[in-house]
Amino acid sequence: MSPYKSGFISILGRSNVGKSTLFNRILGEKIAIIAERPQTTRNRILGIKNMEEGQLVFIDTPGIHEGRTELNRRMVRTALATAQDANVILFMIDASSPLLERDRRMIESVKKSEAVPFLAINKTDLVRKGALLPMIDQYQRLYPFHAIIPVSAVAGEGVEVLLDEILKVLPESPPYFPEEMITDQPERFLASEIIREKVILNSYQEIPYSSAVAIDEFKEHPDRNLIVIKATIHVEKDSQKGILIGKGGQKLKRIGEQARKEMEDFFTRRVYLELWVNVEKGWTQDPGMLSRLGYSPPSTHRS
Ligand SMILES: Nc1nc2c(ncn2[C@@H]2O[C@H](COP(=O)(O)OP(=O)(O)OP(=O)(O)O)[C@@H](O)[C@H]2O)c(=O)[nH]1
Ligand SMILES: [Mg+2]
Repeated sequence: MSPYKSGFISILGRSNVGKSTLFNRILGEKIAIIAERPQTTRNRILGIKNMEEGQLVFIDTPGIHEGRTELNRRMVRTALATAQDANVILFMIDASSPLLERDRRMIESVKKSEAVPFLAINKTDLVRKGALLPMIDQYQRLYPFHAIIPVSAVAGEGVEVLLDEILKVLPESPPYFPEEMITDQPERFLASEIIREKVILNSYQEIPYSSAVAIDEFKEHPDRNLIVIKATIHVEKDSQKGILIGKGGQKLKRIGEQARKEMEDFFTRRVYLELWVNVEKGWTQDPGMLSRLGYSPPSTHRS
């Protein structure tokens, strides 16, 4: 029998390439939220994949992008910092819109990491087969990846090959986490993210980028098979608050209903959800407010 292996795999790539979709697909459970729009993931999210031969600990990260707010900068720093402690960096690109120069800059910024570099070319379902070979060739010349693997996170194609190849380069090690654990994110965080996903899904223009969700109360009532959740959606402007609440509160109600349904599935309990909208002017630029909302800068790591 081959020895048991485990290690950390950081998924890095530009916004919207499908990192969270692949992460959820690997875990077989929706832990990270997903949206058609860029800059959806804002934190580092850990997910544990147990296989017979080892344990793969994946880190989903915010997309590398060029936004100018303090929130944008913290997101990018959070993502890049995960490379420091990873055994493998799984770089990811979107086959339907490869951007060689920007990807080169991203790879440059974590060059000091000793992790084994992989490249996943995602969304292969959107391109002709013939387009893949030249792309693989281009990226092979860009950087000496250990392996380049075409995948489709939505269709699940190439994912098994990817896991097998990653497992091969992980060090011999006992598992880092108990087998029944799938993530280390607290339930409060998962609940706030489900609400934020529904906000993104039901809003336009700058609102997704201006919204943050704080859980004010998360109370379990096991005797009644119920969780009571009270949350505040922070936005930056009065006008955004009006839009989010909608005529007669219709939009906020829809967001609440969608979030509650998904939480009930996820937590397998009944959920009572109460939502508030609050205007917190300029929170995306305010270091104190950002930290209170859970967007702390990564702590300084080993050099
Ligand atoms: N066609 C196709 N679409 C995909 C695939 N993977 C992801 N998507 C779509 O791409 C969009 C972005 O997916 P996410 O998983 O949120 O992307 P991300 O890289 O995590 O984005 P950020 O968190 O913003 O950095 C969503 O609309 C997904 O449904 C794929 O393999 N094929
Ligand atoms: Mg994401």
